[in-house]
This record gives sequence, structure tokens and C-alpha cells, in this order.
Amino acid sequence: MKFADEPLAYHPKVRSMEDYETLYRQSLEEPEVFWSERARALSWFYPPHSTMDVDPESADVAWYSGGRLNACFNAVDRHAAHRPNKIALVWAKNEPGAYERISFRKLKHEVCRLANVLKSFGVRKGDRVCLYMPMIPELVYAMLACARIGAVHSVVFAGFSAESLRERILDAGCEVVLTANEALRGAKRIPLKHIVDDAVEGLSLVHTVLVARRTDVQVPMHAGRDHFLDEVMDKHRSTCPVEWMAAEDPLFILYTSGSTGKPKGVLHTTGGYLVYAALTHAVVFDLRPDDVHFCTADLGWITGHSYVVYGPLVNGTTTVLLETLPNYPDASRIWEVVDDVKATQLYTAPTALRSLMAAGDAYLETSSRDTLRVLASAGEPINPEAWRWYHDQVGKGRAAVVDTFWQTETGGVLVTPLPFVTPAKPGSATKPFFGVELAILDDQGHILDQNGVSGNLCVKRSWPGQARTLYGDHRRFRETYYARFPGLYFTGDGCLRDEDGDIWVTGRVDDVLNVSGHRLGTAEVESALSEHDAIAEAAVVGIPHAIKGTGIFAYVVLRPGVSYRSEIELQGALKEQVRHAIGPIATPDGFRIVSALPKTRSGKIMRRILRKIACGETENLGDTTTLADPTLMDELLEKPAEGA
Ligand code: 6R9
Repeated sequence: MKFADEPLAYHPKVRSMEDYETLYRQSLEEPEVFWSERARALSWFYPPHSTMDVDPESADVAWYSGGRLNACFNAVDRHAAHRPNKIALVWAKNEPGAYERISFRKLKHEVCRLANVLKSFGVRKGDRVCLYMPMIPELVYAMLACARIGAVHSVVFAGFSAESLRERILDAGCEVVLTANEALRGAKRIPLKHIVDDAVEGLSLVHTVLVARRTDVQVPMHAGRDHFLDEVMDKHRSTCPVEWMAAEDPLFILYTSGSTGKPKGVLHTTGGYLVYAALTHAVVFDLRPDDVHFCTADLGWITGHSYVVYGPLVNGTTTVLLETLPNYPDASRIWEVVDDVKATQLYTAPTALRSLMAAGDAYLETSSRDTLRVLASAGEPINPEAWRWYHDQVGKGRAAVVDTFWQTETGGVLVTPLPFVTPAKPGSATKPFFGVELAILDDQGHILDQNGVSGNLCVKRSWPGQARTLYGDHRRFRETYYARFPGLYFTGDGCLRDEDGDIWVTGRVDDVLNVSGHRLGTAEVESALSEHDAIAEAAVVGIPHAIKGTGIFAYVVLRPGVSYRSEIELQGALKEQVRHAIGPIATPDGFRIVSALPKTRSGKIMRRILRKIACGETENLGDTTTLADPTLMDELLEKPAEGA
């Protein structure tokens, strides 16, 4: 076995635009050479005998065939062997000033214990395990324990409702669920165990629920099914052999929203994902051996998977796990954490920056932030004002800002500047990462080769971090990503390539909303609203929102004969309905009751019109002649929508 015990030594050093261009060219002209070099940053049980094997027609992608490796071994064991006392994980707890530091040695022991627990409950290679947990070390242990024994984790963001959780447990066929008695999020306590109880009620599929104890609160335990995690971990040894997985064996499933109501179980595999997560983590964040990487993302999202857990730990980097909200108890908190842990990188979302910025610069005075070298952003377009504040105020002009564009499906960053290398341009994600060949197409499918064009953002060839399929639905995978522009991966985003060739991602061009950096399908929110007894039909559109980026505006048609005491009360009930069906992140910001929805003659809701009306842009509604009922326009235009 080859030990890449100093993974950083195997990542390329990019110090200038010439370095970037040379390597970028090589990555496209000699992909075999480039990508086999990159695989050396991992420890393989058997090294791969090829790099990529792709059939664009069927959207079948394989990377590093013949290779065998284990994700947990790469993230934990090799570092525990070479630098056991190095801190792997700094847990910044909900309580201000409270931290727990976990070394690679301890991480290995805890992960092994938990892996043995999973095995004792019958979890085997290939089985799916659902993790519905707060941001506590046990969640990291659980992800890595699954990886260690070849089980596939499916982390479900602990802000999702019981209904959403149930749907995801069923879709992935999870027999074991891990949770906690409660989650602490700022001043709130979230009764996770109760939510799990509701989610799995009557489901014979789930035979085991393991409950971490985050607080002292008592929760009902279902005899034979529920066990406290600490109690069962205590019974098991802190060593556990790793399962050597094929490079293409699944590592995890992560659900994300699409343009239909049903969430998509994005599946990532082992070898390619890890190579890409580790490489992008090292290059995009200008990684050095003693760095402390602080990414505020929840592990329920891809950013948490790739840049809190896998990227940093595979690179042997100290990574920070933030349990709390960036502004709890106030907007100075996140900056104080930066100082306390001596973070060298900060990775957060524009929505968080906007709300911290709105709180005022006084909150920056209790911290120095002098350790920060790289300030990164992801999840949605960053507005130039937030970019400048991040650069000038947070980083005092000394740290590089990188705006990273990517998706759950891409596994790692796709378009990004490189810190201290790529000339900065507030609001632009600038250049493709190594191996990523972008194409911009017009709606008719013509590739727009020149600069100064805008259109649909696609990727021409495979890269190792890309998702391989949607769990149990390869046809949907093909249709969602490869059918719109045959042979190309379609991101679902629109973009502009400016005269310098820099990329500006402008946002989704499909029926997906990006609310506070979280993806939500309009169809999901609409079906949640329609479940309410009063509602016959609903349509939701995105509207500009100062903090969230995009807010949700809902048009609802009531059932005949429905009466309600006040519109406010009805709105309250509808908000509750959406929280119940999806979770608080999907709560609409504004409502309007209408007698009917504008539809084409084929019955398609004309969201374009609804969006313009909700935004108050009634001047230029475009072509309304295709409406099935043109008289509806008079009603829609009658009363301007109340904003968010
Ligand atoms: C990593 C992540 C993906 C969608 C994506 C796009 C938007 C992400 C962005 C960005 C502009 C950026 N997005 N990063 N838009 N600039 N730097 O967020 O994954 O949750 O799957 O969302 O987010 O619309 O298609 P995911």
C-alpha cells in the first residue's frame, strides 16, 4: 500500500496566472496525465489502472477504475498514524466560548467505535444509513463510520420536517437512523428525536434509531428500536478494520431539490469524489500544513460534506464544526470564533454575510480576524456590496476573497478565482477549475464561443467529482442533466461570460429557487401549500430579498366555499403548513389570494408573469396572448402584490 502521508505534497502549487493557465491547459489536453497525478494525494489499497471511462450517451461515468480505497482511511487513519495528536476537529459549540478539540487519534477511536455499533445493528457494505443530526462531532463520526464499513450515508439537514425526512428515509431505503435527543440552534431547541419518531411511525423498514445525547432532556425511547448512542458506543472496541471499496462504490447520497416535487438523491462515489474534494480544497483555499479551515456550512448540505468533512480531513487539515448560528447571541459571534480557533480560511454564504453586514460594523470590533488569509463564498451569487464588505471590513483588505460556484451534483468547486492569483472581480466566479471545460449555450442549443455572451451554463466533459446518478433513478439523472443539451452536463444555471472571459453566474433558469443559498423547487412548495384544506391550487415564484437573496412569494387559489376570518390568519396557517411539510427554510415571505392562476392553453402555469407582478414590474409583462384566460390579467394587475 502506498501511503500519501503528506497529501499536501501531491497537490499542485499555483502561484501565478501562468501556473494556472499551464495546469488548466494540461488538465484538458492531457487529462490522463493530469488526473492520474492528482490521485496520488490519496492512499490506495490498489492503485487505479485508468483515470476516466465515460459514455456521454448513457450518462455513465466511472473514474479511477481498478482502484480500491477507503474514504475513512484517507480522512482519518493515515493522519492518526503520522500525526496522532494533531487536532482534526474543533467543535465550536452553541454556547459562546465553548469548544471541544478532537485529535486524529481520538477521531479514529470514536469512528471505529461507532462503526462497530453500526455493524452490530446489522449495517453492511452498501446499506444506506440516514443521519438526521445536529452539528455535533457524532455526526462527523457517523459519516466516517459509514464510510469505514462501506455503508452509504444520507445526511438529512436537521431543519427538514418529519414528512421530508420520511420521504428521504423511504427513497434511500434506510433501515438505521441516527439522531439526537435535541439540537441547539442559537436560542432554539429543536426536538429531533420527536421529529424522527413522527417520521418513522409505522415504518417497519427502520429497525434501529440511535440517539446522541446533546442535552439533558428526556425523550421517549421505543423499546427494541431506540438506543442511546453513547451507551452502545461504550460497549464497542475502538478498532475496526476498513472495507476496501472499489473507486466507483457509493460513498453517500445527498438529497437536493429539483424542478419536480420529488427530491433527488444525488449519489457520489468514492475515488473520484475524494480526489476532487481534496484537490479543490487544497487549491481553492491556498492550503498550508498548519491551517485551520473554518467552513460554516451545515453538514446537511454538500458544502459541509466536501469542505467541512472530506476535503479538509483527507488533506489532514484541522477543520471547524460550527454548531451555532453565525449571529448567536449577536453578530460578533462568528468573528470571535475566527479569533478563538485562529481560522486561516473562512467559507460562508452570501446570505450570512448580508445579515452580518446589516447588523453593523460595530460587531467587528471585538475581534481582529488577523489569522484569515482566504475568505470564500458559495451557495448563490455574491452581490458586489457584500463582496466588498467581506474584503474590506472582514479581511481588512489583506485576505483574498474567492467566490466559488458549484452544486450538490458537482461534488466540488467548478468555477472560482484562486486566492492571490486570479485578478479579483467582485461578483464574478471568474475561471473554471482544472479539468472543467465550460460551454455556454443559447436556448436553441448553439454553443456561444465568444466572450461577451450569456446563456445556459454547461460542462463539456466529465470531472472526477461529478455525481454518478440519482439514487434509484438513472433515467431521471440522464433527463435532468444530459437531455436539455445532449452530451453536455447542464447546471440549470444561467451565466454571462464577460469580455475578459470571466464567468458571472446569474442564477437558476429552471423552476428552482435559491433561498438563503438553499435550493427549493417551486413544485415542492406548491405541493406543500396544496395539501392545506383551503387551497385548490398554488404557484410560487422567487422575489428579490435583501438578506435571503431570493424570497418566496405564493399565489393561492382557494377552494370554493372556503371562508377565513382574516387574511393574516389564513397566511399564518399556510406558513405553518409549509413548515410542517418541508421545514422553516421554505416558509413563504408573501402571499396573494387570486381567483385563478395564469396558465397557457396547455395548462402550464406562467410563472414569468407572476414573478413580474410580485416584483411590481407590471410595465413589461411580455407576451400574455398565450394565456388560456386573458381576462385574468385584469384581476392580477388590479392589486399590486404586497412585498415580503
Ligand atoms: C454549493 C451549493 C447549487 C446552486 C447552483 C447555483 C447556486 C452556488 C454559487 C451559485 C452563483 C455562486 N450557486 N454557488 N450561484 N454564484 N458562487 O450551493 O450547492 O446547494 O446544490 O446549490 O446554487 O444556482 O446551481 P447547492
